[in-house]
Amino acid sequence: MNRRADFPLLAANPGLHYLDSAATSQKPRVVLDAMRGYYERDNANPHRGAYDLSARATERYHDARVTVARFLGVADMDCLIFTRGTTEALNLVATAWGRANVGAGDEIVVTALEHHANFVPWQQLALATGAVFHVCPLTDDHHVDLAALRALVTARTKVVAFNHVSNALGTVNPVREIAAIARGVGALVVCDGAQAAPHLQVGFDALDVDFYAFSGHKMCGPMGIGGLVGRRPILEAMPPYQFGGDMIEFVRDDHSTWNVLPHKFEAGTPNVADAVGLAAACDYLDGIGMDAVLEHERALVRLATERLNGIEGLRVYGPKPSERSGVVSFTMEGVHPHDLATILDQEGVCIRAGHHCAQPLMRRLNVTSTARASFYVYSDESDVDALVRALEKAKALFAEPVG
Ligand code: 7TS
Repeated sequence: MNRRADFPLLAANPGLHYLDSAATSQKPRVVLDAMRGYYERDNANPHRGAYDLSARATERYHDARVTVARFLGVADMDCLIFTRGTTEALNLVATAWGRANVGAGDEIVVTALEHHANFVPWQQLALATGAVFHVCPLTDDHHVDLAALRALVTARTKVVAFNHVSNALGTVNPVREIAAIARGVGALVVCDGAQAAPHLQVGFDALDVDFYAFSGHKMCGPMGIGGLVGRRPILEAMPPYQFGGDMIEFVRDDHSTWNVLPHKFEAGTPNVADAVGLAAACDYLDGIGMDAVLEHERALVRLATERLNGIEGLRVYGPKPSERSGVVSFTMEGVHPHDLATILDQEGVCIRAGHHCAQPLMRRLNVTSTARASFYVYSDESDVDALVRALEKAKALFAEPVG
């Protein structure tokens, strides 16, 4: 698979090895064209104007929802709420559902693999309500410890929140098994799909989770759009998150009533152009096929892991390549990950260094940070070669005697 030519930024920079797709993906031309086309032909504020242009904007927004819902395997498309991304989607659930359903003495369970976006909102909900906050430990090979999870959930557990794929290690979690454990005690099942939707077939309806959050910018779409998929009865029973235009039915002086789904959770002017761009991204990924995307990434992760393991003093974290998506996290003995990233940058290799917004995980790995290379549809073996070459160079540089 060589998709590099589809991405203007990469096509214009042949020497660039972009290995930070877990942070954000590059955008294919079809997505940029779709957004530009929307602004050039169909732009107006949807749901409001009684004129043809506004009707067209409304239609484009609706069609985008149809496409994204189909891509994620959501039959009831009104249960796909567009948000700014995963962070907003998870805050929506933790705030709107959480404040209405969680009280003192209830319990919330997250895992040690979480991005802060699926950790802090639940921690803060617990602090605000007096609920008890639990962090499920990991096994030695960096999977969620299912036996520990079974022991942790009780009749008081109101929420179990976990990611589908870890951003820091690439671990692919057994969503259905975790969901079954949570269901066993009647807890709400919240899954953070930020690192899954870009890389594998999600199939929301078959996942047996109550909520699923994702970000468009990690899956070839624009920044500023993503979503929350939820089960209809839960969304209907849940109070709104934000108040304002579009989300109301009637506004009396002393009270208001709410619009139907999905509008109840989409207050204000919607982000039509980005929704159109996200839909184009879904079509683009569909054209490749998500099975092919995952297979391609796994092959690169396998290759990168093998080659990195061959560098002395380099330690790779996370499960084996067959159990993860396109992320390789590592440290090099004697070199701070930030220094590593700076040296690699000089070789045209973009990697991430830091705690990856997963400080609870870093603590459990006994590191403050790692370096992370992440792959996507436009990555190929030449990126792995460049990574290894640059790492060898960094190692040699730091091995030189000082003074
Ligand atoms: N959840 C996971 C698993 C993520 O990887 C991220 C972003 C988020 C939530 C938040 O997504 P946002 O689009 O709302 O910001 N992850 C990363 C990363 O790994 N490096 O930069 C951002």
